[in-house]
Amino acid sequence: MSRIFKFLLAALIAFPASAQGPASDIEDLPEEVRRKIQQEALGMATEWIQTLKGLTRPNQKAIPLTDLIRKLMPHGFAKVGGVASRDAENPPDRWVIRRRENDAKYDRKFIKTLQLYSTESLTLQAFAKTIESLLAVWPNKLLLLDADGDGSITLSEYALSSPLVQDQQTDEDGFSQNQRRGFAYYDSNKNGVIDGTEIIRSTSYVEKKMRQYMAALLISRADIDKDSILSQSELKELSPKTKGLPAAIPLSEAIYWLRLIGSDDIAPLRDTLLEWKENPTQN
Ligand SMILES: [Ca+2]
Ligand SMILES: [Ca+2]
Repeated sequence: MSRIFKFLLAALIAFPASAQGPASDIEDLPEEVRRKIQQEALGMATEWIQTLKGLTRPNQKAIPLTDLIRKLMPHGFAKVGGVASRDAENPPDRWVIRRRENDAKYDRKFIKTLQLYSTESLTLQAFAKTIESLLAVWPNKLLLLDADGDGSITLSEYALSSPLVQDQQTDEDGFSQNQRRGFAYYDSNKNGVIDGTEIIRSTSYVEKKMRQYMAALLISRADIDKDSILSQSELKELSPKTKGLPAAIPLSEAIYWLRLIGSDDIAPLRDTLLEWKENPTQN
């Protein structure tokens, strides 16, 4: 491995997260929210363990965190700026760059949290706790809006999250359309408060992220001719249902492509990679 790669790996795991545990814990969340998060996290952690099993060498009991990072980083994981060979032909706009930065930030957050809960090797428990912590981020932010501390969030409490700007149009109750829309997204039973498991609303973002990581971990299996490039025919073999496949993707940027795959396609893609083992032609 190159020196720069070793440096990046060291930088990624050099600073241990705070000893008190991640700020976004599930401990302060209402019981039913906590239970739902634990259940979802366990499901995703189980997928992780199944994925890792495919990578474990015969006499190896479990995979250490550094091995996981070593397998993810060569595919664009946690990488910011100066990437994507296709950028030269088709320069990305600032939103694409911003999105990549945010993705890389999330990659680092995932690893730091995993590091916090890992012992020498990665376990179901380590993944479950990590995912719980990631799933708790939004509910904890939402609960900060609960000004009167009754455990549910009214529209007036919620509105503080997106303050009105000067001359903004409001309805007769003084709320903007934006505030109403944001509130309605969470208040799915339309009883006028965000409460109970509405505080979680969706776990699909974290789920998709986890499956992208799992697919990135196995993606080199799709490079059938081992030229470090995923050709269109290799991509098609891997994900026949995906529309608008690019002409080719360097293996070093595979995660950028995986991030564009829809939620419905990413799990089957990961499963295909798992089935393929090291060499798909051996099937
Ligand atoms: Ca409600
Ligand atoms: Ca290839």
